[in-house]
Amino acid sequence: ALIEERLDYYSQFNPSPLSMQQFTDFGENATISESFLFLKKELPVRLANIMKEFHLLPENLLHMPSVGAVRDLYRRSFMDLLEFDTGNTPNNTATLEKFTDALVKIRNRHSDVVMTMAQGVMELKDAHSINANTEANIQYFLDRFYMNRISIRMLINQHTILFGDSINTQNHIGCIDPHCDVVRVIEDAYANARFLCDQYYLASPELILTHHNERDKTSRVIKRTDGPADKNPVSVVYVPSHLYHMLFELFKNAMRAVVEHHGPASDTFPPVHVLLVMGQEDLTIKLSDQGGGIRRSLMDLLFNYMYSTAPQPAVSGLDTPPLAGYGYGLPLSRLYARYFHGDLQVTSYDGYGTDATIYLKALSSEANELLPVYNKTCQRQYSTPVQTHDWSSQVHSAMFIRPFSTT
Ligand code: W6P
Repeated sequence: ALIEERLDYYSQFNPSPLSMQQFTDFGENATISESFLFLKKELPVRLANIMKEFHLLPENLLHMPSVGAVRDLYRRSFMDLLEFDTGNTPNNTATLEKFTDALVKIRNRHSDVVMTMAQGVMELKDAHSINANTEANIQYFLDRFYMNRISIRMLINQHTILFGDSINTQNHIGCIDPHCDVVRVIEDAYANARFLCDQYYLASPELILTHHNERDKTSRVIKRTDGPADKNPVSVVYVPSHLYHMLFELFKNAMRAVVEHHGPASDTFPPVHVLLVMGQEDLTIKLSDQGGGIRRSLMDLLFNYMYSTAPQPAVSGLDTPPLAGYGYGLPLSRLYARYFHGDLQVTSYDGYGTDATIYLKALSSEANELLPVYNKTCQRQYSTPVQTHDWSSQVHSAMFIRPFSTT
């Protein structure tokens, strides 16, 4: 069919990653026409790259209704965009307007994709047993699929915000804040997570935020909960909504752990400590909670899509705990961090607490998009079986001394 041939064509091209610097330069200097010329090719390339990868998924998953629905959305949006990348599309005002409208339509069409894919994974779990290879392939695919989606939405947002009808009230460049006040975003995410925590548990831990700037060698406690905000803005070129998403997720997890571990009826809770460090290369944000930690044997599951429950629907039941489950919050937050070559890591001290660390590139010239590429290496990933055991793990049964049963 025509679409398969077009997919083959566009998937031959690698996506072109942009740096944060390029996003801001582009946003300040480019015209709508230049943006259009870039996107009318780049968006189909990014779509085609991930659509080809669907074919490498386990057959069973592809047959799930929700996964089929998602693929249909992608096909429709891909076809919508191809109309603009023909030799005879005039580069005039009418085309530019139609293009912007098409992007808005595509963004809306794909708004529920994370939940629909999660639904598809649940359908698979209900219908089939899943072996280690299938699980590894799904994990590998979803990380790449959601990263691809983050990147496409970033491009669409930049174009529609820069060249759409909206007026720029803040000094943002599209959805990028060239002076993103990290302390403000931390406090904002803390306050909103705390609101949910108070509502559900009638209690919440305090925040102690410490800041160290290695560049000017200053170090200080910026804020205690409800104390005077000692403003010393740490600023970075970043997408505030991405940073907020990660911090809100981590605060919810930390608060829930603290309150559950100490018992909601307890009258004091150990605070959540946040350490914010501006280094030469990295900006690091560490959240430390004393919520009892996570057993080391469960750590691998933290970022595993198959072991996470589906995201809660927007309108949840009254008795749904607002902080419940890790959902896809942690794996998606890690993708946001990695998108501009940062990272998110969780370290646990079983019986005590957990450190969750967000790393961001301190310099916008080093913050490049990290994009999945459809090629031979990626194809091989799907057909390579998961590592079989080459270390002893099974203890010989004769060596067990069985305890006497008391029942
Ligand atoms: C926990 C589990 C967790 C996940 C992510 C961040 C913080 C925490 N604390 O106990």
